[in-house]
Amino acid sequence: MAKQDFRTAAFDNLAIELPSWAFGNSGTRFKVFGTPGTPRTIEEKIADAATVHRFTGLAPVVALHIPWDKVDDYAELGAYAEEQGVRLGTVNSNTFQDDEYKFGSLTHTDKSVRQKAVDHHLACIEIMDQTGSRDLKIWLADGTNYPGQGDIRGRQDRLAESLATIYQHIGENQRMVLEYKFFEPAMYMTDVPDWGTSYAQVSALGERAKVCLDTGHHAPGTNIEFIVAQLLRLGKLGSFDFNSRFYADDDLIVGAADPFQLFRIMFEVIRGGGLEPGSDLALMLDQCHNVEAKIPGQIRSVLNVQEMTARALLVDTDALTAAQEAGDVLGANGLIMDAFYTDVRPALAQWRAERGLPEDPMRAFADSGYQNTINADRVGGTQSSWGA
Ligand code: PSV
Ligand code: MN
Repeated sequence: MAKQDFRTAAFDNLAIELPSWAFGNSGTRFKVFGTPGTPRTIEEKIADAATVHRFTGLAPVVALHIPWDKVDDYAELGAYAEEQGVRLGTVNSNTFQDDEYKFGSLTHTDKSVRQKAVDHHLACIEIMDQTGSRDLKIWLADGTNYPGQGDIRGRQDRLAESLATIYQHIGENQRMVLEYKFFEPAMYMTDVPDWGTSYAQVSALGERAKVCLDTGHHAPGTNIEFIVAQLLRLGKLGSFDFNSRFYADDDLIVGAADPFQLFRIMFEVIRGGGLEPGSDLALMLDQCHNVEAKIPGQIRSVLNVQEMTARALLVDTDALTAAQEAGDVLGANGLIMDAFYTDVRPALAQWRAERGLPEDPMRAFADSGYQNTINADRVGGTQSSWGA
């Protein structure tokens, strides 16, 4: 039997950070499709993110990507976000789109290129000072395509040195999170391919440096919830980039490809205290909506995280521990499956109604006319996309 109720402080604490870039156009290397109503500016992206929050009550924070979301006055941008009902969050750096970075950024053999990449991160920290953002997120495209192309160990040493320089500038109330990815754009080896490498690098820096786990950045079959459990146990899981994958770094809607995996991940997050008051674990989305509508895509995503969190909270953990200790394999597994198979949607609709939120956020958004309004208003200019 599953527990009857998921309503705990942990559940009410759930807050998901939205990536500004989810609202811009994106695609594959074959085609980027434009869509009516796509934001032209960061302000319009924030307005869309705030809409997701208004309909769900789950998404109070928007992450920026620099230089895509560069503005002259970040304090003003922060004030604009607050007027919209959200705040600015993680600042994501970008050292993957300049020609100089062809052979690496923080790992490059040329000191002047490394310095350029370090300086970019220092500029991101200055932005964080103005926006009040806590986290600097680093994902590197650094790596090599062919055996022998680079000195694997030398690249790790240069990475450690560059990260240490950046970390010195991370403020008392700020953190650095280092994301790993096992392939792409580099194909033979990436410089931060796995949680072990990220953990080793951030552990050398200090307490305010942690690992970012992007759910799409693992080989097929990887037991991601094990990594979650281990990093939480070590106090080093800083943040998630949630999305779904079938084959590669697909950046699909979280919970779409494998809701059971998301359930298992959220179970370990809860088990590891990741939703307790005072936890500093950031739950972020890192998605691109290439063919589906973007705002409802984000609404669906945060609802998926909420739904799997609710189901994970239904696991009768006392009974589970007893079954585990008694060696009752099928009993223990049954407790997990009972919770996973429980339909929490009616209870979630009620939870929303009690908070003055629409019981069905997807329908409420569709009925709101917001999409028609932005389609009509956002004419002219350049739609945001990769690189803008
Ligand atoms: C590239 O894989 C990537 O999706 C990383 O996951 C980053 O978090 C994101 O781009 C934004 O830079
Ligand atoms: Mn990511």
